[in-house]
Amino acid sequence: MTRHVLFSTAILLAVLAAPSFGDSARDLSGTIRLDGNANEFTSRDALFGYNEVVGAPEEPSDDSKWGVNEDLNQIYVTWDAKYLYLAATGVIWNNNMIVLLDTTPGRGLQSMLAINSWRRYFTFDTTGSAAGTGFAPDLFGATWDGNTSPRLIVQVDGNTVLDQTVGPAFRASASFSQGNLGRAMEFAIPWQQVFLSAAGLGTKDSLMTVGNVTDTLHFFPRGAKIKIAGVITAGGDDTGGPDVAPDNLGGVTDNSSAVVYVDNWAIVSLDENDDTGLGGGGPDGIADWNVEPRSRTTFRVRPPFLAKQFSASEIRLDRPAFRPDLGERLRYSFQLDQPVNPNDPADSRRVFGVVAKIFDVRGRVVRTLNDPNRSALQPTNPDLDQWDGRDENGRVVDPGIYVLRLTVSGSTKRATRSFVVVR
Ligand SMILES: [Ca+2]
Ligand SMILES: [Ca+2]
Ligand SMILES: [Ca+2]
Ligand SMILES: [Ca+2]
Repeated sequence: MTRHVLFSTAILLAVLAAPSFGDSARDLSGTIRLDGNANEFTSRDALFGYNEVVGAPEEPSDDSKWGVNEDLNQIYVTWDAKYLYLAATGVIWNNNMIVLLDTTPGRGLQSMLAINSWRRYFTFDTTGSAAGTGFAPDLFGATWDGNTSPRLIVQVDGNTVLDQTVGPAFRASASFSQGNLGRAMEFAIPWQQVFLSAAGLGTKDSLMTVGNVTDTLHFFPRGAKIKIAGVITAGGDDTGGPDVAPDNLGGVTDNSSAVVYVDNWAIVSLDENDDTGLGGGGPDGIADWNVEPRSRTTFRVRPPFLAKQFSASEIRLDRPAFRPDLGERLRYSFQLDQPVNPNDPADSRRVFGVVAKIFDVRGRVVRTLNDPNRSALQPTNPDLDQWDGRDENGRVVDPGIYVLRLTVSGSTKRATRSFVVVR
C-alpha cells in the first residue's frame, strides 16, 4: 500500500468520525459550554422543528396564555459518553421554567400536586406507565427568573423528591432575566443521574477501550428512550402555568390556579447503534455517538394542534325513577360539548376524567363515581356509567329525589339531571 492511499484512508476515517455540528459525539466537552446561552446548540439538537403538514412551528414562541414574556421557546437535547445535555430557551419574567424527564418505565411522579419541593399544579398522563407508554417523570430541571444556578430535582419515592443544587451530581447554568430574549437554562446530567443511580437503578459502569480510547462507560438499559416535556409555571407553590411544550391535548388556560394535565411529550431514542461492539450490531446500552438528536425525536402526538377542553353536556338517564332495593340500577350517558374526529391523531389520543356525584335533596353528596381515564372517542362507558342506588357505605339510599352531576376533568362546567329513587 502506498503512502498516498494510507493518507487518504486516514482522512476518510477522520471525516467519517467527525460529527456534524449539533450531533451527539463521544465527547462534547469542548463544544457544550454551560453558560446560560444555548447558541452552541443547533436545529439538529432541537426537539421542535417545523411541522410541514400543518404549516407551522411545532412549538411557537408566542403560544403562552400569559404572553411572550412567559413562553417556553425551544428545548435542545444532545449527549456524549458521560452526559445528557439539555437546554431550554424562552422568557420567564418573574416565573419558572421546568423540563421534565421520564427516563425509567414503571416509576416516577404521578403529579407535582403534593411533592415536597416545587409543588405545582401539573399532573401527568401516566396511563400505561408500567409498560413505558405513559409519562411519569423521574427527574426534572428547574429554574426561576434571575437565578443562575438551576436545580435538578429527582424523585426518590412517591411524592418525595430530592432538590439538588449544582455540584458533583450535575452541572447547570441559567441566564433568564426579565424580558430579555435569547436566554436559556442548560444542564449536563451524568448518565448515572439520568438513569437514577440514587434510586438504586442507574448504570453499569465499565472501564473499556473503544477506538483506542480507554474510558469508563456508563451502560444503561439497551434501547432506552427518554420522554421530555417542558412547562412554564408561576413562581409559587400550588400554581399552574401558561405554556407546555410540546402542546398538551387539553391545553392550558390563563388561570394560574387551574391544574394542567401533561398528556403529550417528546420521545428521544438514545440507543439504536452498537457504539462499543458489545451490542451484537444493535443497541448496546450506550447513547449513540455521531447521530442527529432531532432525527431521534418523535412525539406522542406531533404538535402543533388545537387544544380541546371538554365539558359534559346532555345527560340522559335510562329511566326517570328506579328501585335499587330490587337490584335496579340507574344508567346514564352524556355527550362532550365538542366534536371529535377519529381520523385526527390528536383527537384519537385525547383522554379525560369523569366525576359523577349523586346528591340528595339537601345537597349532600351520597356517592361519588370516578373514572380518571376515558377516551374522547368513547366518552360514555355503559359498564361504568351507572349507579346501584347505594351510598359510600354500600347502604341502599332512602326513597326521594336525587341529582346526578357530571363534571369532566379540566372543565368547570357541570351537567346535572334529577331522578327519583322509589321503593
Ligand atoms: Ca451554552
Ligand atoms: Ca411556547
Ligand atoms: Ca418514569
Ligand atoms: Ca448505542
